[in-house]
Amino acid sequence: MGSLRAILKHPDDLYPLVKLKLAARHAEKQIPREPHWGFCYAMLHKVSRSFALVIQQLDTDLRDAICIFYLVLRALDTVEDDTSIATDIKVPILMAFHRHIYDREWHFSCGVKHYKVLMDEFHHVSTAFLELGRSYQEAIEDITMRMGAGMAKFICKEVETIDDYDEYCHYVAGLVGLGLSKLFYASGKEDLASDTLSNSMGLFLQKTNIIRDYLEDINEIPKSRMFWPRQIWSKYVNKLEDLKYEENSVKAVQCLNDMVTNALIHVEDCLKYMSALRDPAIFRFCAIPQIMAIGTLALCYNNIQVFRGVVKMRRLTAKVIDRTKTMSDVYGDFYDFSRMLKSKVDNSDPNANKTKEKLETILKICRDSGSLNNRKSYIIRSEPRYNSTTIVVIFIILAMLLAYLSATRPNNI
Ligand code: IN0
Repeated sequence: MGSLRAILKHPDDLYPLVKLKLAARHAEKQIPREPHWGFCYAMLHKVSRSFALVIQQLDTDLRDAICIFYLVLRALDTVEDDTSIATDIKVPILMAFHRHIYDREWHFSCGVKHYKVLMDEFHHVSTAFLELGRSYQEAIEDITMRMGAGMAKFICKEVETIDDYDEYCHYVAGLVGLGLSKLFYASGKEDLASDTLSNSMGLFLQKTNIIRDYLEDINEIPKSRMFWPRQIWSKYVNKLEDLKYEENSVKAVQCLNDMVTNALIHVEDCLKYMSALRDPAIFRFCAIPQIMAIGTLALCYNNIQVFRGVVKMRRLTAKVIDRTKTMSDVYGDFYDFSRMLKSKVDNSDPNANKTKEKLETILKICRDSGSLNNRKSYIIRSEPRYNSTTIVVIFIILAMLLAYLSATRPNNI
């Protein structure tokens, strides 16, 4: 009922949503026949949503390499995340993971739900990895080695300073950027991007996740996961978990805004990275998560809900996937979300000037790109007005879609 109300409130969301559902159905039906590739793509669909769809548009070689890269990293992450594994067992696994991917016999049981299946049946991932071209394998091996060592370093180390925060994010996300740039280069479709710009692409996504997931991470059982740097939160509270208590709401929002302001540092590099991409499918693959990230930051900024429940950009996801085609779309969306952010800055916030300065820089880059003219924003817009015919059409489309989806439900793999 909630989604029906949302569609009636924003009827133009319906078309991209239907398109996305159909594309997801189509992608799931196209899962390859060989058991190891079938497992890998089916797993990718289970552990990610938009990512699995966007990857679908890449050429086969590169798509296979990125699919395996993603699953290897998810497996590494599953080991890092599993708090039931003792440190003396975990550290050697993380350090040697880059060798395990060459070994069809290797597996280590940990994690829950889909991640447990991924770990138990990891031989499918290594079998597929061994079929990739050598340059793809080398890039994946190198990043897995560096990420495993970085994760091991942070098992016994807290994120104290902003430098620690950047270092941790480099290991778990910046390196993903470096790895993807190498894969794009190995495909022959892109020049090799600089490490600094590639790193920023990952940091911007990861910092957004860390901000958005505060409550989920702090409430993690048996042990909280803490990624917000002490150097930032200690300006507002004595303990990181104090941010979730109602009596600290004002301080919590100020701390949140400080974290968002820190994340905005990376936007300039991200725009530079994306503007240098040439292949349209690679461009979309990179741009969609970045737009989702700036949208999430705009939603989280000054929003106490981050400390109370889930804050996600669900409504706009289908539209972002549908409408992101060129760099002009990226400048347009970054412009709109930065304006939205700017309108939420309260002058009494301790970082108000710093935040506005960063936003001004982003707005200027978008304006100077010369691509903002004659565009219709789907982010900032007025409430819909419609008559009874529109409502009837919406209901007919919804009924047809429901009928189609239930008639074509693919078998589980
Ligand atoms: C990613 C990134 C990713 C995609 C494209 C270009 C990138 C360039 C540099 C660094 C990372 C890049 O994208 C995914 C997106 C994703 O998984 N989204 C989830 C939704 C969500 O909210 O988590 C989905 O369900 O679709 C991403 O978040 N990460 C990632 C991991 C591996 C690869 Cl190969 C690419 C994770 C992370 C930690 C941010 C790097």
